[in-house]
Amino acid sequence: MNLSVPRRVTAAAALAALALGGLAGTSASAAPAGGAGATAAPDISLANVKQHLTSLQSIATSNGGNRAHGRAGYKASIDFVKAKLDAAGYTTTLQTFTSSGATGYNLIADWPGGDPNQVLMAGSHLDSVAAGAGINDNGSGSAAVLETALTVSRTGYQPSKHLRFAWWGAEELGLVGSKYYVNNLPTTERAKLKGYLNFDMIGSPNPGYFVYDDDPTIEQTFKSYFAGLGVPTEIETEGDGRSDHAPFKNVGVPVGGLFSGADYVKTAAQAQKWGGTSGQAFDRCYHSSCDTTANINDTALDRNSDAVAHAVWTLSAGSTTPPTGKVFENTADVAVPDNGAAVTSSVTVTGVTGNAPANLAVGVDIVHTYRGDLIVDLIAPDGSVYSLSNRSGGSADNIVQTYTVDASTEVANGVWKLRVQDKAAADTGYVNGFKLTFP
Ligand code: DTR
Ligand code: CA
Ligand code: ZN
Ligand code: ZN
Repeated sequence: MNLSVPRRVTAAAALAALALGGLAGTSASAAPAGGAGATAAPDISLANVKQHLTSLQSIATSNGGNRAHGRAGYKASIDFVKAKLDAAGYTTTLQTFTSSGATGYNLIADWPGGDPNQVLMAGSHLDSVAAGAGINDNGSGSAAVLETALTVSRTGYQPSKHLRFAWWGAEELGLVGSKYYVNNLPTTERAKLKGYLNFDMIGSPNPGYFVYDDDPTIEQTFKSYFAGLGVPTEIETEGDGRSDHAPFKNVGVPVGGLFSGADYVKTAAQAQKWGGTSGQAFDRCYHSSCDTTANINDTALDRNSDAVAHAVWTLSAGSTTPPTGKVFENTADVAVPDNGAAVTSSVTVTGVTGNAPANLAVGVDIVHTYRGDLIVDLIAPDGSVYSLSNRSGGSADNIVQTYTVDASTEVANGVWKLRVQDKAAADTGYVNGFKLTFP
């Protein structure tokens, strides 16, 4: 609920917000959709990933015990990664910046080929804190991304999109390297980024399996992978702004990623579903000197490394052209009463045989001055309820988003409803549009 006097949402402001929302919003068509031509990713060798961690550990050990920004251990880490990528045929660029009076380095590695106007990026920060070697935070993400890039080369993978990998400097000082990269990327280059995948702490010793809740297509790609392993996942909620995906998200690039947990404590329910120790932090050595090669859970590192490759292969194969299937849309405005009864916008689906798909694209367009007031559900023809947004997003304006819903148990034809309810006084808005796309 917004305590300030609600601003009148003028038509112009609404249009501007929607335009911005459209850019900044995440939608199935904005992020790369795995095309029919997606080839299955190869297995990522856990042994190779661990070998990279051993190298990073020895770099830290011989450089004052850490790999922190501005220290010899960081530069040695970046040189180690760069040498492997150069040998594998990548076009590498070392981008320098200054932070806290020291030179920082980002390593950008482009895999030759693919559509230069459709770039899929995967990245991780390579710096540690000064307290230790930073093997889980974030050697784990850096080694997994490195081994994925080397596997692309080893297999000669040639996806339709252009692949770019990145290792960021000075994340621990406040996302300094990734912010520098995004801020210095020309707008025309930014527009070519169809997705950025972030991996920061993916081998925690008492692991959780968290998926970033940002772009729905990217999120679904990770969720489907873990579902295939029979591993439950949870949404990474407190990650917003907490790692290098934030600068990309802030300029409207679709983002996603994986996280195995830091200093938060694993609950009994989480230990029930994932194993490990309840009442103990996911990583007891977070930002500590004990974050060494002994501070890694091999199963989590292996599963997450394979998930990195799955996402890179899946999201780099398809085209980002919007789904070309049947579209059913209702653009009539429906006022949402402030702190009042639920309202609905309906579409009648006809001519679609059988059930709805596992990737039904649900386009939601709600103009509102405080999205955290809203409960938004999709109601199938038989009355089944699919939660789309439940009081999330705080004081931000509008919900302009395409959700990917697994509606495969629902008969496609019939009346589908978007149900919206404002559950907090002050701030109000209206449903501007509701769209279903059957791919
Ligand atoms: N800030 C990261 C670790 C971290 C903590 N929460 C999240 C959520 C999502 C990604 C990363 C993190 C660091 O210390 O590098
Ligand atoms: Ca593996
Ligand atoms: Zn950290
Ligand atoms: Zn980190």
